[in-house]
Amino acid sequence: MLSLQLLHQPLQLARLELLVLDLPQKASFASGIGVRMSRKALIVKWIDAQGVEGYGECSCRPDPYYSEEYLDGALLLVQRFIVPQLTRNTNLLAILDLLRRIRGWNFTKAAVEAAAFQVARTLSGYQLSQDLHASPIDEVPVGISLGFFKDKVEAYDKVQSAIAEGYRRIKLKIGPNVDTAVYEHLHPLFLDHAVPVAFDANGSFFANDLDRLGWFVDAYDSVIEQPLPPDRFDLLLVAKARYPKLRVCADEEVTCIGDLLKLHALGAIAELNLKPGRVGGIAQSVEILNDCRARGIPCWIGGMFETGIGRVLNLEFARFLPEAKAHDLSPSSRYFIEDIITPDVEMDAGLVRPASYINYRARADIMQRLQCARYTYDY
Ligand code: OSB
Ligand code: MG
Repeated sequence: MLSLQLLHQPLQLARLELLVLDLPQKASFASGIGVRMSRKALIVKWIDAQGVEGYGECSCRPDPYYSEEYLDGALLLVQRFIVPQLTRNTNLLAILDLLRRIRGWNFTKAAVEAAAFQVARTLSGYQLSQDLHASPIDEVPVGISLGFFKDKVEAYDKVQSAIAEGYRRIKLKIGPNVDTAVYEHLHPLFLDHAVPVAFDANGSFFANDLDRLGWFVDAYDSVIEQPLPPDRFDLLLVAKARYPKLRVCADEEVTCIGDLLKLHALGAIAELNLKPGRVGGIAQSVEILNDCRARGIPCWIGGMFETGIGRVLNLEFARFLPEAKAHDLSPSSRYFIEDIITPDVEMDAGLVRPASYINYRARADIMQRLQCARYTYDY
C-alpha cells in the first residue's frame, strides 16, 4: 500500500492528454519476440488545475508478442474505460480503484497511474522511500541487453564494446534457433568473470527445445531469463529437473504478486526482472519490492526500451535495490537518436545517478515532432 498522505492528496484534473509518439531507434533490435526498428510510445499527460503536470508512459510493444497488450489497444482502452471515469476532483486512491477494476492491461494502467502519481507527489512532497522503508542509493549500476547477432564477428565486436563502455552486465538474447557457435565464440570475453553475462529467451523455448536450452546451461553458468513460455510453469519444472543448474530469472511470467509467490513456492525462480509497467505500476511494484526483500528473492529493474519518461521512474525504483548487480536501464543515447526529456539519461562507468533526472523536463518540441496522434480531454 502506498502511504495514505499520497493516496488522499487532492488532485484537480484540468486536462488529460494522450500522445502517441514514434521515436526512431539508433539501430534495429531482434529478439525471440521479433524485430523492432522504432519505439512507439503512448504518453499520458496529466495537467492539474494548479498547473502541475505529470507524465506516464505505456511501454507495451506495438504488437501483442511480449504481452497481450499492444499500443493501439492501449490507447483505445484508456479512451473507452478510463477517460470517461476520471473526474475533475479526485485523488490517487480513487484512480487506483478505477484501474483495479480493469483486468489485465498492466502497462496501460501503469501509464495513467504514473501521470497522476507524479502530480500527487509534487503536491504532497512524497518520497518513495516512505513506502520502501530504505534509504535510496545514489548510483545505480546498469547493464545492456543485446539482440540477436548476424554472425560471430558482429557478436564479438558488440560485446567487447559494451564491456569497454563500462556496462555492469551483458544480457544476450537467445532462442532455440540461434547458432550456438556464436555464443561459444563469446566465451573468452567472460572467462575472467569481470562482467557477468545473462541470457534472455523471451519465452521462446518449447518442450522440444530443451536440449538447446541445456547447451546454454552447460556452456555458461549464467541466469536465463524467461526460458519457457510464461504460461508453462509445468515445462519450467521439467527443465529444472533435467538441468539442476538452470537458474531462472522471471520476466513475462510475473504480472502480479501472485505470480511471483507461485514461482517462489515452486522453487522455480532464482531472481526477478521487475518491470514496473508489467505488474501494473507503482503501487504494485512497491508491494512486490517489499515482498522480494522479505523473502530474500533477488530483484533488479528491467526495461522495455522506455523513453526518458518511463526510464526515470524505473531508475527511481532501482535506487532501492542496493544488492542488484545491474539493471536493464541503459542511457538515452543507447536507444534513441533523441530522447523526449531533458537532460538525457547519462551513464558514467556503468553507473547512472537517478536523482539528476527526477525533475526532468519533457521536451514538448521533440514530442510534437515525433507525434503520430494526440487526444485531449478537458475536465
Ligand atoms: O525481455 O527484457 C526483455 C525490451 C522489450 C521487451 C522485452 C525486453 C526488452 C529488453 C530491453 O530486454 C532492455 C532495455 O530496455 O534495455
Ligand atoms: Mg526479458
